Amino acid sequence: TDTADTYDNILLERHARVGVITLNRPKALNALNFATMRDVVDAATRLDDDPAIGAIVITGSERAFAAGADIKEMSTMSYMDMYLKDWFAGWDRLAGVRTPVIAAVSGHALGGGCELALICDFILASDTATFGQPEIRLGVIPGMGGSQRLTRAIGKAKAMEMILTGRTIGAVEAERAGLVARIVPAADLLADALATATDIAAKSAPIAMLAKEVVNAAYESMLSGGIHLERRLFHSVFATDDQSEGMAAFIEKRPAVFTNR
Ligand code: CO8
Repeated sequence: TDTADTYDNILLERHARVGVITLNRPKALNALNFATMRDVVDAATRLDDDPAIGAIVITGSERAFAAGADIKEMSTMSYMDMYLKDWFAGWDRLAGVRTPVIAAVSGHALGGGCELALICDFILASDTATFGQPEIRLGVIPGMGGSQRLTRAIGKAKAMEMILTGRTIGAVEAERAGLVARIVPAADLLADALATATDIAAKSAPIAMLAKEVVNAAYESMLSGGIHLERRLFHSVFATDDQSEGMAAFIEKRPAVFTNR
């Protein structure tokens, strides 16, 4: 950990090829104020630029991944304040990170917290995790992508019910709905997330980036365009050394040694 890794609202650690960003505003249940957004985005983009890092984990505390955007910071803001600061637009840079990003969620993932988890590539949930979009109770709507990403993740009926009622769902319902990849006992969450991230980080970095890009295309484009992109990106992996090595290693019954080329 060097001094540039010091932030006010998060902790940043490197475990071999995995970067771990821990939201760290315990008194506010990790509410995502503007400064926290800047810290997370800065840390994630720096990890993304670092060839020694092959996967990123974003997590919170056992009690709260994040209880939303910071209501206290926003409560007196006007339309013009929001518009001129382009509130929440900074999160687009997290969505643009090419390195795989796992959300390890325990406790509350509400409002912006649920939306932050949805910006990540997939969610590992502890059995204590709860997800919700309670904005409507505050007289607002989701503002960090939730209306779009939640709807794509779990479908219209369930997203509509959650967003219109503000009802919170538990880990089991979230997994059944396809919001989370897997449920892990709370005590094992971080270790499991680290092991999963380490597994991804051991793969060829450029191939993982291509895989992420093309899965995200399923989120962002129509089927025909996505299938076309997949085919072109699939063709392009045959320009890499890692494709030759990975397939040769399989045929020679030995572990692959990827060079990220
Ligand atoms: N913002 C600011 N502070 C918060 C937030 C938050 N989202 N959530 C919790 N806190 C603070 C509390 O105010 C409290 O502070 P204090 O000790 O100073 O009173 C502290 O964290 C601890 O919280 P509680 O005492 O409430 O803890 P409980 O265990 O009793 O309750 C809950 C936990 C259920 C999570 C409760 O805190 C809660 O309901 N929080 C708000 C959840 C919520 O509504 N989130 C959505 C926020 S809006 C959003 O994310 C997107 C906004 C989009 C707006 C679009 C604008 C462009």
